[in-house]
Amino acid sequence: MTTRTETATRILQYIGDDFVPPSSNAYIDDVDPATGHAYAQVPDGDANDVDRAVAAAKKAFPAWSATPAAERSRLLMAIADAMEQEIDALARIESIDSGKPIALARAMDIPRAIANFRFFATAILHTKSELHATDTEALNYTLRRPLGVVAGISPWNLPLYLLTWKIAPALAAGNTVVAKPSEITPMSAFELARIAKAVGLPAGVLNIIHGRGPQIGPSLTGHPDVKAISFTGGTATGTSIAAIAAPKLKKLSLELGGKNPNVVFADADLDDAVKTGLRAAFRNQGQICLCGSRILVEQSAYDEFVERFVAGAVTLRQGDPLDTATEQGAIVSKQHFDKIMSYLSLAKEEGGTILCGGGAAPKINERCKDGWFIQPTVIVDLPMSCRTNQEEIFGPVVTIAPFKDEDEAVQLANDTPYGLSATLWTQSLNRAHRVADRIDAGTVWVNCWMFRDLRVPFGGMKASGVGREGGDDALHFFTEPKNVCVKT
Ligand code: TXE
Repeated sequence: MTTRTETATRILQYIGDDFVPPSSNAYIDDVDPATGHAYAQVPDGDANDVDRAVAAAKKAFPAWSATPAAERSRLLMAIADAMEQEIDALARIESIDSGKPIALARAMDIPRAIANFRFFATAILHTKSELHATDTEALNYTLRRPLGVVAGISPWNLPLYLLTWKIAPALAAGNTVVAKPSEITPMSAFELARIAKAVGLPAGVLNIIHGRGPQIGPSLTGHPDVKAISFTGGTATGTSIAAIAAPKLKKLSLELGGKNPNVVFADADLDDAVKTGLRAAFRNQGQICLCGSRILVEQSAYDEFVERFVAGAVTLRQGDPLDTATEQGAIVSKQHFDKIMSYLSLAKEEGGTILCGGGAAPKINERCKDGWFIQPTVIVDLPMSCRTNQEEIFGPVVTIAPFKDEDEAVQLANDTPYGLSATLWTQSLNRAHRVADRIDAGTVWVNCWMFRDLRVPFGGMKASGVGREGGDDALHFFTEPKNVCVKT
């Protein structure tokens, strides 16, 4: 099957209601990581494109913010329905663009992107505001007003899933949006722009611009008419955005990296802990901020767990991302492939023992002979203090270490700069609650991984970010509360 973007050589900026070339008239290559070859071109956007997009969004704001919630909801639902119609094509685009297995894009990325629109399209119809009667003196209530033009900047690992997680609540709440997807995986965002136009989203309500982050990003995050920035990406980039936005008093939500512990107590259901632990470690080639990349196992279960985990890791089906049976696809870019490979060398220098994987995968097939594939890798014998255990590798690389008791498990789990998520495996109800409370993480899963109820606040502690998204938190982020106090 051939999709629109596979045949397109160039995608364009979506500004106002138009698809336009970048002001620079320059383009960068979009490379299929499974083949290592460019298959399309992406606008090399700059500050002029940002200015045009922000101006279009600013112009659209008065009418969009005054549009009844029911109508905003209808349009967001129409986008979701149109995406559903194109679900197979979108999954294929996402797979080619990012190297992820097409089955994963079809089962997770695109359905979740659709769900994001549906969730916020309905949530906005059910918001409520409390009234506080202050004795018999006054009535206090809170109005929530949209902010204006807001920016959404998203990464390459879950391209459409994370972009829509920002766009949907922002639009539902009545803001207009300038969105910038990752230049490494821009194609599904381009398709989203096409869909938004086709369903009749008014001009300027959603603008999607492309370009290299360091070149186009600061002009967007520093733009005086951008009132809020929702960013998902690396911690270093998040920090640089905060440095630009904070002095301008912009609202900021930063969803950054993770180095998430997966803590297995000896009383755990080991079948489940191994099976789910493999998914948590290697899904999307380990390129999910929620991946459980540090496995901690109680001493008495350590040998058995390691043996079973490695046996599972070597059977993961690594293959062409477009093969529906593939479980492990390509690494997103050459640059990221090199970064992960350098961590494999570092792990050896730091004294780690590689139990499986440890390097580039053997040739996948003729189509993928120049692609970037790394074998699922399991490393033991490393102290928690070493860089391999402290830094986010963001690849199919997991370490396993033993612990002796609950206190040590908590201490090791918390011993990184990050605090995004954690998983606990135990049959003890008391311990589950006790340890969940002691772990520094925005989300703790007990006997499961990556279940997401879109109503709960999502985000990280420590270097994993600031702010929470999801449900009411997202709608609150994209609105400004105004208290009204009426004397009675
Ligand atoms: O992401 P960047 P990179 C982690 C992971 C990875 C590291 C770096 O460890 O190895 O971050 O990845 C845009 N102003 N995560 O460099 O740069 C960029 O164009 C404004 C974790 O590829 O953070 C893209 O749209 N925007 C993460 C987005 O930021 C800028 C997912 C993210 O890219 C910008 C991805 C700037 N100065 C990587 N510079 C997660 N939390 O899930 C870049 N961008």
